[in-house]
Amino acid sequence: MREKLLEIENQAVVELTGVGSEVDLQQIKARFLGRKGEITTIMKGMGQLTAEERPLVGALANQVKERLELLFADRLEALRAELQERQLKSERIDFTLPGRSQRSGHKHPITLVTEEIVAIFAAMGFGVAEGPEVEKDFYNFEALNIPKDHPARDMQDTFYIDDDIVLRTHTSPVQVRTMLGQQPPVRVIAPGTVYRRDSDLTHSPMFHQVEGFLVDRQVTFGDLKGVLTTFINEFFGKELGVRFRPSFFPFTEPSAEVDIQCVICGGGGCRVCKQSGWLEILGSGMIDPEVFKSVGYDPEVYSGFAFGMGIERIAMLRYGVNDLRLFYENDLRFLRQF
Ligand code: 2NM
Repeated sequence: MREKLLEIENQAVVELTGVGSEVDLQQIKARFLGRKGEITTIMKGMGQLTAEERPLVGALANQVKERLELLFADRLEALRAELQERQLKSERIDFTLPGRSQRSGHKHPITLVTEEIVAIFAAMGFGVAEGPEVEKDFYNFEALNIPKDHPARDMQDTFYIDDDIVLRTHTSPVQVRTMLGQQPPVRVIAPGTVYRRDSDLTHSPMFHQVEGFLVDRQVTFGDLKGVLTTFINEFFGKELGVRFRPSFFPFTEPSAEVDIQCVICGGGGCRVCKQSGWLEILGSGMIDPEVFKSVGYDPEVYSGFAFGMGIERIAMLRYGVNDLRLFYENDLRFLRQF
């Protein structure tokens, strides 16, 4: 039995040395030290030994068992260390590799132009106001002297939510809300998104506007001309020809459309200005006394001017873009150019 025990020990040592995984190790351990393992079997058979032999063999069996248990524990530790070493090697990150650079995003051209326009008026003392895009009929139409039967209210032009609620067709309702909230003097511009039932090569059902107004005592058409000419010179960066052409809006009287000398051809005539040499870029006028009455301003005391412009058109002129749809398609090859 002694020889048998030592043989078992040797055998176990050989197998342990060659083992490569924790699972195999546990299997070998069960085979030698488990409840039905070889050592246990021998210990169970000790009953057949003589009384002198039994304690000696028993002691040896315990020694072998203890030695093997230590060996198994050592080997297990070594296997785990090897595994971790392999893992650390395969998962190692090479900090010396060059980084993958990420292109940074930027503002949309419509946002850039809006911010530029806002900054120019802010420098002339205008505050910035915003308002809801879903608007009450009163703010979008009624208070602006656009009566119920006016063509601008036609179903063709306006997105109706219901009888009384529309998608704003201009940012003028922001001016109305501003006037209802404070007495003159006041000068405010209102940039924002507006909606009209119009969709073709040069019209989008959603587009952007900046409108503005100024009200005080003794404001004249000369003030309107001065402020808008200053804006145009600042925005286009040179002294362009500017002309004020009589027009009509329900909310201003008198009204004028503002043209600039064509920035493409310099006034000689081209396709963009339809050979006229002029480009229309602004609508404007002296605020109609009817509007003042709607918002509780006394038209005998106050006067003011207002103006509005479409951002897309100005952005097209500024950047030389010939197709409105490019602003909405989110084609990065287009957007990255700004
Ligand atoms: C335009 C043209 C002319 C305008 C008028 C007002 C208000 F509310 F003060 F009466 N806001 N904006 C106005 C005037 C807008 O856009 C082409």
